[in-house]
Amino acid sequence: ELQYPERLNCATALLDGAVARFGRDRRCIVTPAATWSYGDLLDRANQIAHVLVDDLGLVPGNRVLLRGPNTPWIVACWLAVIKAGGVVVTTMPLLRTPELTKLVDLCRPSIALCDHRFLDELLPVDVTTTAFGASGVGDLIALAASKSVEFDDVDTAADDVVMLAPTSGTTGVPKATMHFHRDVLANADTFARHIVRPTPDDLFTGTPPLAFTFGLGGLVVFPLWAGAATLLLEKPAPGQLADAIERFGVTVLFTAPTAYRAMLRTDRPEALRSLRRCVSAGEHLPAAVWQQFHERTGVRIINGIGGTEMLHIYISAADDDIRPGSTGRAVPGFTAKIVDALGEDVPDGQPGLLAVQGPTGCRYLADERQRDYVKNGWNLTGDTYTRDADGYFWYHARSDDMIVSSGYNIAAPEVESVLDQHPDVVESAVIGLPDDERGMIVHATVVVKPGVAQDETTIRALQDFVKATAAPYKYPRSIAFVDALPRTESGKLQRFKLRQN
Ligand code: 3SK
Repeated sequence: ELQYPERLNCATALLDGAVARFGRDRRCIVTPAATWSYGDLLDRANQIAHVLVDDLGLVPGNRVLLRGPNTPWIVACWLAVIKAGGVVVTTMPLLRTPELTKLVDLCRPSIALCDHRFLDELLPVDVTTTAFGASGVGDLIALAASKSVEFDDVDTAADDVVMLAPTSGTTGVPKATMHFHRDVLANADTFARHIVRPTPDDLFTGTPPLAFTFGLGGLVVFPLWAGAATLLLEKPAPGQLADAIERFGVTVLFTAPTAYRAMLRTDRPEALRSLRRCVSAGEHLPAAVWQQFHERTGVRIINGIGGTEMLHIYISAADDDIRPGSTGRAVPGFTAKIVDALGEDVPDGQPGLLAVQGPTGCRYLADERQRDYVKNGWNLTGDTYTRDADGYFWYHARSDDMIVSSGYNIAAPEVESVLDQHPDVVESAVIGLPDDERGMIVHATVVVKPGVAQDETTIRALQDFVKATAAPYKYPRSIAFVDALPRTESGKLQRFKLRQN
């Protein structure tokens, strides 16, 4: 059982704690353009905390929305909000105005801090926004430069809420999961301590945005916890990831199976020579990809399943414990089992619903779906798995309508509702289709209005429309036209019939 003091601020523990243990001069954040030491990060987080309190009127408990790609400044903002006793609302940088509006309605932040290059979609949303990174007056970074580098971190309780992590859910109606200060450390004290086992000499990198808790843990929390360094890349294309690994000598990588597949295509496996720990999550990692990556690089990928609801990974395995194709065993500190639809235990070897318990359990913000997700103290993850006699978990499928494509969770009903807004569309139905590259792709079956051509031009127009209305990764890569969607007599859509076509 993990024990934390009753009074705990996780930013103090992670950042001030690392400075106390490893000194100010240790390398902390690296980008292709700059290097920040632990002292630099501490000073800047403290200065931003002053701006939040003195200039933006933050009081402990206020929620602060963060928007921007993976940069040192967004890390400094994340830590500053927490030091000032605020609650961070992390948002994916690709979200558009309608999605941000829904999140603001749900999470009610009193302040937003936004990378100046990502302002356009946020400005129409009803939240007081301060930009950072622009050179103009009012820029957060310019304001922070005039502040003291000393800040008295707010004395929070270990079980005060520290972050709201949005998740798109299965219906397209966003949910947010609430996490405590102690949860942030609990992921480090379980998954990082027992499975990743980083050292202060490690250099982490990866592709997930920090708004995805997979990225937040792997690229911020775990490196700080270990006194290691993190290389932040804003949006690395597959080839650039391998180049960056080689150029900077990255040792720990957090990314999704899609990126491991892409790296297999590199004709320079020696570029990956420095890697010693590679973590894969966000979607299923097939045994074949694991084997090929091992043959190519000698590295045994650490597969894992986590969730925004649980904050990070709760089933995984490393080194000699790995069984390729399996997700692994419950991470020490977590318990996992397979249940049926009534919550009864399912015997080993038979498929059922994955249920998990641990120090970071799910608490949705004001959402009645909590009832469905947490039953008798067990979190039901929405995945179908089998457990074998040795306690290894083997993935079968998502149990809901969520499409996991290249590590992104995409709710089918949300893509349908966007397509249905197009003037040429009568109705649509969206499913995930298996795909070697991305795990799954979004496939839409569409009924168009009479006279609309059922051709490539319409397909491209519909794809562009989704990209312009929602986060671009949600667009259907494949579209088929039908005269009518398959429905039951009572009008219910028969998704399984779409899968058979
Ligand atoms: O999808 C996952 O497996 C995952 C892993 C870590 C943190 C968050 C998520 C959703």
